[in-house]
Amino acid sequence: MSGEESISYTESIHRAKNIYRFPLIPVRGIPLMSHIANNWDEICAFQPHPSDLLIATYPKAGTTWTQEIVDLLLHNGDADVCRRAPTVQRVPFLEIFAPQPIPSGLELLSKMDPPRVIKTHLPIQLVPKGFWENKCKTIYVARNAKDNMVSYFHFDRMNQTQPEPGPWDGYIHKFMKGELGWGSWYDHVKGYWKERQTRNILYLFYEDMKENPRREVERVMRHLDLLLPDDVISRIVELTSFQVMKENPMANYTFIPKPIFDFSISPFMRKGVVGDWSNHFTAEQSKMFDEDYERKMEGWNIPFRTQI
Ligand code: PPS
Repeated sequence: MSGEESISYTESIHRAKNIYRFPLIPVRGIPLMSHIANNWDEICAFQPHPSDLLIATYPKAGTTWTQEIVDLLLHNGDADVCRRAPTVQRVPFLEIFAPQPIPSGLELLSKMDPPRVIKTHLPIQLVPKGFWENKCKTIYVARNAKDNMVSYFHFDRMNQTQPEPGPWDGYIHKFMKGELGWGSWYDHVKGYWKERQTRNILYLFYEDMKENPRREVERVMRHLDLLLPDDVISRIVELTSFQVMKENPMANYTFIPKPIFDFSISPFMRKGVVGDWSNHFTAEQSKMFDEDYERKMEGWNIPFRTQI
């Protein structure tokens, strides 16, 4: 589908006036937006092809960035090809069902030939079994809890289909209790960490990508069994920098109309930094969060960094 077609698609959503904040409904104990929960059987039954690649993340951990890196790697760093359509059409979002700002993942997938790159925010236990049975390659991106939550908070404010975030202080507690869409951050990052070796999962950290994007792009390249020349890798690093992606209409979500993504509240490509949490948490909130974090993450040794 071309970018032009996608714009008319979103305009039609705009006209439909059926935009509202979807409530959360638990699916096997995980709160998912109602349009996902109501279509769960179909989502769960999705059969990927062994050549399909899964990009899995907790929301706001660096999905779009990784999608862009992967698309460019698969197209030899060709910027024009990777501007063929918005991210949501190049990389179907497995569990999303219309009416949404984003086209239904299963519908898009049914029109695409493998190998496909597929996005999901599902925790590992809800990922359709076919991905593991078919030994599909997976990339998981994790981001430190505090920055991840800040980014999610601003996204919930601006995306008028996400559940109402409420005030910041209450949001922290919802995050800690796993009450946001797609459930507990803690369980999400642990679930993929535990299985990373047995299920061919490349486990990336947002902070590592910020610190040394070239090193991480090369890790993704090797995971995809590709070997691209140095100058192509350099171009991909440049094209996937925050500044370049923020200006790229096929990567920055500006094609989604204002009634759905209200950029006057917060842009999708917001800050793209490590450590913005320190501008949001009070000292007291930070202490309370850290103490709870230590309890929940004890014994896991997942190397998260809240600063670089
Ligand atoms: S989503 O809606 O779950 O798919 O969002 P996701 O893409 O996972 O996360 C959005 C956050 O990632 C930041 N971002 C980037 N940071 C650095 N470099 C690049 N290229 C990049 N692309 C996206 C984006 O700005 C959001 O983070 P915040 O902290 O809100 O700025």
